[in-house]
Amino acid sequence: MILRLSVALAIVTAMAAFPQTSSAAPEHPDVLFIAIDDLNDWTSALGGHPQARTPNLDRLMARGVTFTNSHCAAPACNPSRAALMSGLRPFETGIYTNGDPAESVMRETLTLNRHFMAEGYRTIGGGKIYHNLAAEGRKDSWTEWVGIFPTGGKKIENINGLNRSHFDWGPLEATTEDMGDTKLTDWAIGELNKASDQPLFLAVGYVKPHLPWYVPREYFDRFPIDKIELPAFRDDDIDDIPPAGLKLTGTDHAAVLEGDQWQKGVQGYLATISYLDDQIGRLLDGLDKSPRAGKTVIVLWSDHGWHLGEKEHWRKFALWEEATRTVLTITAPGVTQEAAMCSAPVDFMSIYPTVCELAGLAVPDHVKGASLVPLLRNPRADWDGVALCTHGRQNHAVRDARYRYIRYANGDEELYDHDSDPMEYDNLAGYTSLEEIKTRLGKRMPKQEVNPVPGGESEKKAKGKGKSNGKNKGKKEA
Ligand SMILES: [Ca+2]
Ligand SMILES: [Ca+2]
Repeated sequence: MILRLSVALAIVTAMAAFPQTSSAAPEHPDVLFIAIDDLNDWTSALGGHPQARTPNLDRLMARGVTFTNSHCAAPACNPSRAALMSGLRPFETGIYTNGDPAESVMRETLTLNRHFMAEGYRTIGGGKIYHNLAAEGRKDSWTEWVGIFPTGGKKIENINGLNRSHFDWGPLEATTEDMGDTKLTDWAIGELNKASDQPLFLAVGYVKPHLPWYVPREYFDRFPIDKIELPAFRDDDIDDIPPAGLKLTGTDHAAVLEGDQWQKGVQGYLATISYLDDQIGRLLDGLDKSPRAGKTVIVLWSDHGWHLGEKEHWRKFALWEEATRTVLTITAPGVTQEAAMCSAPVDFMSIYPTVCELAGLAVPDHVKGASLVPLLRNPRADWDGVALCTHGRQNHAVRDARYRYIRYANGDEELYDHDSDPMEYDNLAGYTSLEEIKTRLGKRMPKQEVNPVPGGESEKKAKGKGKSNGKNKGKKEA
């Protein structure tokens, strides 16, 4: 009797020591897939701005592994999202810029959501996952697609007086409840609480902190204008940038200075990030109160970074650190440790295979990115990957643990050493002693690049009659 009791006790003790092994890592766990639009490294964890406060993202990061040297595959909404969701890089699809229609390629490709659906997942999506994809709600792609939740309240425009379309910021005469991303969060929480026989793939695509930075006044009040610090900046920074790089900087910065809007722009971005962060918190609370608490894989990413005046540049559309670096955090019960930081250089072509592996699905043949699961299990595991980012055909940046090497289509180059120069002030590309580094990183750039998709901005530009590539004049953007 005593023996039996001790055996039973031993079993109970073993179960208590490993309470989640079987329930926490089911064969096909539910997946909460969170996309953010235009969030750079201005989060508490990545430290891109000293005043950025993202306590709810911190809460999420405390549950799993956060990648601190993670980068988009392309620094613009459309090519970044098309690459991430299809598993194919811009130079494999011809989707290089926002003006290159993704429709035909996505229709023919086993995208991430389509793959999950084909393998028996209930794929539910809302908000912004792809970029202006008219056929996003296709029945063979999503079990259910609800689209964008519009923001209500009084319509406003040109608060900052710069007259540059949605390159604008200021308090919105509306409540938090009026905001589209608040409604998106409510909807997502509802979906997390719906029972189903099938595993769930829930894609929640936040549209903030994308421009315009209109959020209710309470968020602006969190960042008093007289306390706002400008991003780190050096006056002569652009002097050593070659012509192909300078071409990317556009006219925004001059307009911001002319309109005395730099501090206010920074305030608007911080306020909008703070609003977004609150919604992440509500979504996490909703998950924790749902039957899916503690056993759901959570993947959160943003489509690219953002400049706020560094290198006299605003927005994305460039190959520097501010434009390519962004947040990636993954929680996988039974796989990830808590509150782990991984500094290995990774890019978002790894998201597709990683989510497949965590969900117990095969990785389709066309998906060539390396799975991050070894790094999720051990953030210090050996890793020979680099982050590759493409901005228009034949323009690339390669980031490893230490360096960023940029090479443009015309042969112009930049090289930065992050060990001594995290803001990329000093372009070292001309140093013959560093040739070997450029050669090594250059080998990671593609040898072949497909032509742009027909009928798009990149094709027109290649034929010499289009607008300048990805460059913004304050008129059109997404
Ligand atoms: Ca974006
Ligand atoms: Ca410089």
